[in-house]
Amino acid sequence: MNHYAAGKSNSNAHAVKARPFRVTIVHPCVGRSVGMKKYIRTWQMEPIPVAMIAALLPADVERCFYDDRLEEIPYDEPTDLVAISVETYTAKRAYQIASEYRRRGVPVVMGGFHATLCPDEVMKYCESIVIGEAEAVVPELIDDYRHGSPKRIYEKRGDDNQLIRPPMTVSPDRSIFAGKKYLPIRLVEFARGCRFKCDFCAIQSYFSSTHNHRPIETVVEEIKRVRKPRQLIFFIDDNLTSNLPAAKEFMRAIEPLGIRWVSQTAINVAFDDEALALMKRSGCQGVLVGFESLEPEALKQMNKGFNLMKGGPAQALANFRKFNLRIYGTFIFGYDHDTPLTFERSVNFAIDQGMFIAAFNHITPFPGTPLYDRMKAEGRLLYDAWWLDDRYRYNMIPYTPKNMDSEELADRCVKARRDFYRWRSIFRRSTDRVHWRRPWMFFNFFLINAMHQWDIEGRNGLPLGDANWSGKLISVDGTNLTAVNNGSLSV
Ligand code: B12
Ligand code: SF4
Repeated sequence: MNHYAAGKSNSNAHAVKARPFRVTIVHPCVGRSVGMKKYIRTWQMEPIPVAMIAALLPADVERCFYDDRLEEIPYDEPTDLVAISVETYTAKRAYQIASEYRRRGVPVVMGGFHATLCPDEVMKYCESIVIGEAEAVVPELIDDYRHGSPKRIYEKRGDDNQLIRPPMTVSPDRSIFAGKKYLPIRLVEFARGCRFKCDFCAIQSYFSSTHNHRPIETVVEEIKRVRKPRQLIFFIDDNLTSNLPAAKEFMRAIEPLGIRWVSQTAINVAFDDEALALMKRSGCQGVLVGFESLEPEALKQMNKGFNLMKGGPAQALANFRKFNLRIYGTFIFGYDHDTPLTFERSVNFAIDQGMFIAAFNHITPFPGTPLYDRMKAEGRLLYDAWWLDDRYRYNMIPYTPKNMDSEELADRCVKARRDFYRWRSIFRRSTDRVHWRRPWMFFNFFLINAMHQWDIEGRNGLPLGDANWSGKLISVDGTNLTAVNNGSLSV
């Protein structure tokens, strides 16, 4: 079947019936094992990309939204176009969902991180692909579909061939979340991108190490509009302080709102007392900081040598503590100089420093990142495309490490989590003054740590894609594709 033709005839049919053009937006889950009833609760937050797409649709376009993590998708419900946001972990599931719609003759458009960083693959499963930020192209895309003349690729590049970064003036339309039960935390975006170039990070690849923020007054207005009493706000920027002067201006503007917030930052903010004071005064409860490694060689290899600036992690943590900011430290393992001792050093450091919580994960080569390209060039990837391979499961190591085998790397990450979340460590960390200054925070400290202790291996083994799905993936020319074990999808 020619799906473009199907898409066109759909719109023509609707024009005859004078029904408004309808777009169905779908947010895919990562995966489901056979018989799995409930999806991972801690991942069920409001999906902001979906709300951004909804906000960009012209007013006369009907919209509906299905969150694959929370509900069944009614594939037979009439619609003119389906829009799916694709991340690397959700790619396989996104292709399954797309195939369901496309076999019913409904055209599909895909965008997001994986679409931007792996376009050749994503294009096989949709009529149109959006490379880069939706703001740059969605109005044009909708117009093209309504007129029956869709393009295969939507992207806007400048003379330097870099993706053009559109102004971030549109605010997300959260009305589409009505009736869906998300975690009680508000997600708000201040900026996108980061000026650093850590080799494993999809952010720097997607945004070419640039950083762009929304008009501060727009964000303040949005917070006033969406805040709920006592609800925590999560600023979803990957590095809130990538542009320190802008971050300070932002924090000054939100200070009078009296909110409580958390976010993610790089270590550089720890060496700016004015920024730390502003964080505290504007309601910051704690931040995730990517310490990644204590090994200078590993930091060098990941292009994150800046983590050793001005006294490095220990000094940074002392500065955060001075301002009573709680720290969620993240560590990654599997760089070429890592040895069994590396894990022990990181865990002991995180305990000695009284971190609120910490994550100990192996590196994951995401397509489109320098890490992925290096692993591929060195012939160390274990799958052609781990994110599509039926043998691959969440938290498996998709490459060959240097000083240990992949099972040992995986086991040592689990052991590191176990050591950090032992009751002995929890009690020891709880004595840090930052955690017991407020009674409800002290209570939360134990609750959150207990939840992490319980969840040490919680998601390990989750398949990517829905293992209960028995359909066939449909390629863009209508040929059925079957997933095969070497990860490539063959006709
Ligand atoms: C908040 C967040 C979470 C939240 C969940 C969010 C939710 N709603 O469920 C939590 C903490 C649970 C989480 C979990 C995970 N996350 Co996360 N997360 C983020 C974060 C920080 C913000 C996402 C966001 O809302 N951004 C704001 C929106 C507006 O931006 P956007 O997604 O880029 O969308 C724009 C464009 O990409 C484009 N676009 C996006 N989709 C589409 C679709 C169409 C049709 C179109 C036209 C355009 C389009 O238009 C949008 C507007 O311009 C991002 C990093 C970041 N700053 O973006 C990481 C990020 C998306 N997460 C990532 C990862 C790896 C994960 C985990 C796998 C981590 C883990 N190992 O456990 C899990 C997977 C969970 C899942 N997918 O179910 C990676 C994905 C990398 C990749 N290559 O795919 C990111 C990019 C972080 C990173 N540093 O690499 N995450
Ligand atoms: S500092 Fe954080 S967001 Fe920025 S490139 Fe490094 S890992 Fe990515």
